[in-house]
Amino acid sequence: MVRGSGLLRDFAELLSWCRGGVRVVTHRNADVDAAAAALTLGYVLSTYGSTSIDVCTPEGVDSVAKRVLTGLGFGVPESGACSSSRLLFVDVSSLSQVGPVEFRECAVVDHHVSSELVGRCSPALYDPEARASSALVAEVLVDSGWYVPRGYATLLLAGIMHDTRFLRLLSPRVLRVVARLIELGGDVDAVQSLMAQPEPPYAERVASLRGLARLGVYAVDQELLVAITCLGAYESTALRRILESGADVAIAIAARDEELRVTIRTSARALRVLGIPVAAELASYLARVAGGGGGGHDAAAGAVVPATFLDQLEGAVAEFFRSRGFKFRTLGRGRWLEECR
Ligand SMILES: [Mn+2]
Repeated sequence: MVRGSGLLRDFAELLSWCRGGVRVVTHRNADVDAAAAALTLGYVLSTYGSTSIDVCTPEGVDSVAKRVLTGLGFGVPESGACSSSRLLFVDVSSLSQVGPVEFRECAVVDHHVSSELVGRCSPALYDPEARASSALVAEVLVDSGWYVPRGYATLLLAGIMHDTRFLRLLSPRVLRVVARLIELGGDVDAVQSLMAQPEPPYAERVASLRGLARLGVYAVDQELLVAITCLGAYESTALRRILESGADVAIAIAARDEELRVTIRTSARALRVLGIPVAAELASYLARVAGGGGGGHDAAAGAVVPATFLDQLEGAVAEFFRSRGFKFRTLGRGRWLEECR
């Protein structure tokens, strides 16, 4: 393979550089690709005779990576301070992705489109066309005749599936690597089921559908849609579904004793069109006019207002937009108000 020959040379150089012992370091909150490539390299280096090898993930691994590693029977690598005299950065394109770390020498394995570490760390096994660090690692292992045990073939498949979003980003090269890993016993079904979104529990599905069934829908300038619902559980999930259904500003009201808890989520379109941190401003506006408390971020915020404010809430939301020069129109009141009374 013409392209491969340079990479195989780099890989051979990397192997011998690592012989003196090395700490393998991923980016912060390692994803499946980073964890898979790092653990596989850790395994390869230890069987190649490197004296001391460990894998370190600054701030741990993300939730999908944790599920995949545990599900495939791998330990979750150590997290914390990853300083050491010799570091091998894996799936890392800049030191800012690692956080504070001290080292004397470094090497790097990566596939990101641009890299600050190539040149600074040597040797480098780097290919911006590899799609995933796991694909790059799998390719050099297979092409240089390494025996890849089944478990690692499956792990590398998981890394590739993650970074290619289940092969939506593909190339002949990545398909060849995937085919080889499956031939080596890589279990693509295990990867699919471990990486699929866990099925939401019954109560959460009920809450989402209730949230949708009660929606009041309002238009802001024939461009943005505001949706209000009444919901006392799983508000975040329900609001996400409401945004996915087309709302730009989604508001859940939960009636709690003497108070209403208002949860607000907004779309990227709302932020763009309105040019203000909508969720935070709407929350603090409602808190101010109702005499409560509230605040938050651009796209996610909340307020707690007195229960007596319920009948004025729709009007207050309308006023928030009208006072900024937008038309606010009711498309359908839904049942949220009755449900919250
Ligand atoms: Mn990656």
